[in-house]
Amino acid sequence: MGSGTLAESAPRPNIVLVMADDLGWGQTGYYGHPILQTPNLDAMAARGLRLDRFYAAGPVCSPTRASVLTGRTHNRTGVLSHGYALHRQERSLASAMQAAGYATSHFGKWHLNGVRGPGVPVLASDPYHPGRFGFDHWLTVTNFFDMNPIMSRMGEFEEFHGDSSEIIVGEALKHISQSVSEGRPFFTVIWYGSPHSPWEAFPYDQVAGEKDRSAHHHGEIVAMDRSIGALREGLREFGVEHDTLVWFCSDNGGLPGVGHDSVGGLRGNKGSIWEGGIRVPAIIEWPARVRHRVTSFPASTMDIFPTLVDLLQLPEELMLPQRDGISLKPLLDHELDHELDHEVERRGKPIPFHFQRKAALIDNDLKIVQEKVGSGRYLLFDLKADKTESNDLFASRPDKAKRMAVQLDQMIASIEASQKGADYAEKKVTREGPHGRFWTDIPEYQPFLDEWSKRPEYAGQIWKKRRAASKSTTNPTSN
Ligand SMILES: [Ca+2]
Repeated sequence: MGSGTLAESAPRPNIVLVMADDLGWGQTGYYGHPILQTPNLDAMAARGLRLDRFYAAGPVCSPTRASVLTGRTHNRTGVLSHGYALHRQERSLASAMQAAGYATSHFGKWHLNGVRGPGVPVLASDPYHPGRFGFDHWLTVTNFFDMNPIMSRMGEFEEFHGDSSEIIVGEALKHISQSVSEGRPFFTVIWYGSPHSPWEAFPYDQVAGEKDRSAHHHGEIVAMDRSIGALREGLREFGVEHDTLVWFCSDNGGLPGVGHDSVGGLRGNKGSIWEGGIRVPAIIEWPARVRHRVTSFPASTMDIFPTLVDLLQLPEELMLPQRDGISLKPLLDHELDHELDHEVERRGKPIPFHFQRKAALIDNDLKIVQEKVGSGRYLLFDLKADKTESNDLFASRPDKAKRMAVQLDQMIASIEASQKGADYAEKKVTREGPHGRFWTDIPEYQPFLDEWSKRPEYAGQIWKKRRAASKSTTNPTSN
């Protein structure tokens, strides 16, 4: 494992990363959602460090996941959008934790193997499965998943019954319990499939005051919240709550058209680099070290890897040198705090976003945006004074605007170099990962299609595939 080089006396708290799928910034009780109650997240926020300006590094699923595992903006890593595979040349957080002696595990949605369509169990033969990126144990699906899922435990398919969030937390706790009994620190990643579509919640979870699909969507948040209660309770029962860092966040901003506002009054939704697409709820709970408070220090999913490397005193070489996140250790240790210390501590490094043709940089309260990279047109917003990003200051703050425009251009050029492989030892991308494939087109899944066509979560995808095949009867490669 190469742990001989790592300091034996270095701290080894347990780490649990928890990520919702499509939970918007406005969708928690502690932010005052009008009808949704999230008592467990509220309790966690009341005890831990509540990050009010936390950013998913991408405005959709896979990109943010790539940023968690690499500490880099997703466009450097091969994950340009959802359903893109993470380059095998990346250095992964799970591999770093493995090297540090942790039991590493992944539960839930993966979405870093370049497969699209509703989540199916990940194949043992998949060169991009979680085991290839440092996870010893995984119980994983390719993408979003819902009630009664079929999942893959290191390539073996298993069918489960119940709510998807409760299932993966229950399975994660079993694995955690085993690590505890072995006296081994654990690094556990729980990536929910909720509240992503399809929306299906138990009747007792459906939220009154919402119609139909929205009642189910919100019901999935209720079940997810309950599973967070089960996770915290489990850690207490195992006696490891005190020295376990639990980091909760979402993978992108909220959805439009779900009844009540999902983004808490911010501009835009999932898919956009306006705040509503990227700002997400986040809480770090670690009773042994982190005192409760609320901070508006801007932080991001790209900070997770550098923070853990710093906290655990791991060698920096476990990360690629070209990274975008920073260590939040000073924030956790209370060296930076706007509200309490009444002095403005600034984030030294802006947070970059580059998704499709859109790009932005967040430098503390200021955000520069390019809706079309290469257009030469920039917009500048003061996020503190202008929550809805409606007042463009580019002309009225020319010095700062020009400086940030140069920084943004430099960031884009740096990402373009990364995309050519500049950050890798080989100075090139040795293998472009797959992207945009639907699993209905992957040979290993063909034997399951008949049986799966009866399952509600897969029926539509399989029907589409079969209809396309029947329309292309002149194509000899079609089956
Ligand atoms: Ca998502």
